[in-house]
Amino acid sequence: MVTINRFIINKQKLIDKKLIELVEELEAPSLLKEAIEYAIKAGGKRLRPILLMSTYEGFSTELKKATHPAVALELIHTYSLIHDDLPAMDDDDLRRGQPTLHRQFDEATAILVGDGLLTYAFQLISSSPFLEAEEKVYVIQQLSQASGVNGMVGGQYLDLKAENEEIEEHELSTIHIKKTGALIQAAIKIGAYLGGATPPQIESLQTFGYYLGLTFQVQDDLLDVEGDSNELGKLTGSDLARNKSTYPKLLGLQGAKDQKNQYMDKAKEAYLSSNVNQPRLLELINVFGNRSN
Ligand code: GRG
Repeated sequence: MVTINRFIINKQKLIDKKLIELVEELEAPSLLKEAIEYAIKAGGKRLRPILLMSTYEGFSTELKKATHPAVALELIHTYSLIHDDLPAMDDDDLRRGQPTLHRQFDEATAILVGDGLLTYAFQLISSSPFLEAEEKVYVIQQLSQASGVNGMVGGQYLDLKAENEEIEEHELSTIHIKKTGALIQAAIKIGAYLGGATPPQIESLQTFGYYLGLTFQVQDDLLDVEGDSNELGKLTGSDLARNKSTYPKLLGLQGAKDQKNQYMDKAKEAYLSSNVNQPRLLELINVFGNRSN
């Protein structure tokens, strides 16, 4: 069996190839198309599609079914980052190591690229030749719920409103479960459902996704602090500078690390109770919890 790093690289290559192929099929005005390709070709870890495919492979070897849902998920994630970077939201200059889309092109283009990627995700699923009608409905339902006001959009709203506010840990975790966790959970549920998991298995894997999403977010906060902290270990990350609540700010550095370890343990427990034989999911807990970017 290849190492988890090699497994991830192989999946990234597969996803990138399919993403680029499907985006190149789009008929769009040339500058809009150029901006879409700029966003898609900038890289990114592709963790959500990897998670969807890995979960799917715990149940089935017929990978075709998982391809369009995996690409759709990455399109939605990419849209969310483009909109998150806009001046009205986080006002960021850099994303994935290059100028944000609105800096490279302009704000209107960035809004439209985001809108275009989001709608293309649903076009891809609804017209996928590899999915049955019932499967399409399930995938569309999961993706729309996870990315809409019940999920990512709602979480983003709460996050923006919480800026400069004192919030409690349970409020912070609600923000992150919606903003970041919902898409991660959707990746796992869609992979499990399409692979043929039973309803109790989907339920356990949903819990797995819940704790994996929180693990991902605490690590994101820790990376933000550790990337920017001075030699005294002072909390100086960019989210902190913008006066956003983060786990290290609420719990201290060690407290946040302890919290992350608890979430990782709970994710592992949920995986074990699902009775799925896909050890890659266990390895992905470590990848999510210990990633360095
Ligand atoms: C604009 C509706 C709307 C939502 C934005 C996801 C999000 C909601 C904002 C991103 C802000 C942020 C940096 C959140 C921290 C967690 C996160 C989603 C990090 C980026 O995801 P990665 O690390 O990115 O998977 P790559 O570039 O590897 O795809």
